[in-house]
Amino acid sequence: MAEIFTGISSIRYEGPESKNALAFKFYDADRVVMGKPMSEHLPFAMAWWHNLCNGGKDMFGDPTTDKSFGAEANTMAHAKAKVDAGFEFMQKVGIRYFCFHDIDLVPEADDINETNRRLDEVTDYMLEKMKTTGIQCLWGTANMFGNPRYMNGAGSTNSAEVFCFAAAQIKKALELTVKLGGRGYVFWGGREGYETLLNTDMKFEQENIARLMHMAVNYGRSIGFKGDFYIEPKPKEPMKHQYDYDASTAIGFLRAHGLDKDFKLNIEANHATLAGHTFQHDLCVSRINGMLGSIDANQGDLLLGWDTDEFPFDVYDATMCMYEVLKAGGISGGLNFDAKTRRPSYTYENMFEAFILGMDTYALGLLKAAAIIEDGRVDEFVKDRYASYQDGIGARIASGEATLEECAANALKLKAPKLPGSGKQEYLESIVNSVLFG
Ligand code: XUL
Ligand code: CO
Repeated sequence: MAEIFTGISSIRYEGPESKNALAFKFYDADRVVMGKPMSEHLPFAMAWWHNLCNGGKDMFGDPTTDKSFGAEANTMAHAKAKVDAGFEFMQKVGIRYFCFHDIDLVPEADDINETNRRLDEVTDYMLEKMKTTGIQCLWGTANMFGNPRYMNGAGSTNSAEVFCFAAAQIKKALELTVKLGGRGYVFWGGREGYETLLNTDMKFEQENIARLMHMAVNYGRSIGFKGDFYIEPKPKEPMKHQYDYDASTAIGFLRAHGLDKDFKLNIEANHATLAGHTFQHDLCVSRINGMLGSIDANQGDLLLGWDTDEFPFDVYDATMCMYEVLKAGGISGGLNFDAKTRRPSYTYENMFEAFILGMDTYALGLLKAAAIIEDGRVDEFVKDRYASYQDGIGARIASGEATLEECAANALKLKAPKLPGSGKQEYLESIVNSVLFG
């Protein structure tokens, strides 16, 4: 098998002073941070769809990057060439995981039986490569948004026939995830929402999504899938409104339908910002509910109102992300670069530069988050801020013993409360700046 990314060798750590575009400046896989090597804190994954399938086509123009990898488009030869390219790429960049949708792997046939046969063939080929390289599957999923049959949703569709096709795709994608030893299985409900409530039975649609998820859990467990199922929240795009709006909404949905033992969340940075939150907000909501499973590590452009899926560059955001991850005691999933190079970055070398940027940004985020925690001033301030709940009436409130009458009597005795203490936001922000740049 011929080398695809010729002229590019394995990417190595050279340190912050390096001017070599094809070297890591901050990601040093073996460097130990808070007792664990960076590579364990940061289980990076490659998204099959962006890195191997997306050539930069957008609504206004054709692809700018040739992702044929020497094969004819829409053939099994091309599917296998993508496997060759993907494994060579992951090995060279030092990534140990990948994520996939079913139809990222093979061209979809008119007959789903033929699509399934193609999927069996390509995953046999992938398994061989996984054995020789040690590269693993982070998660799998079924694309239930691209095919026109999903125009009204998959679990939420008005058509029972289409619902069955969604079930068939999930069944197969779960089998493939188990075959490839995937850690997780993702539901991203791109079309699970509505364009207008005038034609939508929202209650029935949401119940049907839950029914489909229960079916998936039952089947997955019956074939030995031990990993986590994930919901990946997103508020909109492609639909006007998507049911998995944000972390809070998805957690409420999972609890309401008895799915919270089998599901966690896959939080994507650009989806959180589309929901009007910071990335850290949705990570924090997931963490405090014990639901932080995996992360789609990318970033959006706050000047634009859509999902730009950029490689992460914002060190503040990556720092606050890794702060949440460290507070959660790590994640059982990974950090999937659900990101694509910008359309004018069309060379193979640019693909490597993009991953170097993303991995270095998260390495910095990890180092800086660890430094904020080790510095201790932020944590100490937060702890002190709630000190009034440590004894007296505060302790009784926090333990759930206090009654409304007791609290009210306390207020009447005090006549007027003291001010609750300064929030000192500017002081805390300046601590973060000193840790980042000091
Ligand atoms: C779309 C998105 C998806 C999911 C998997 O915005 O993030 O690629 O990650 O379906
Ligand atoms: Co995503």
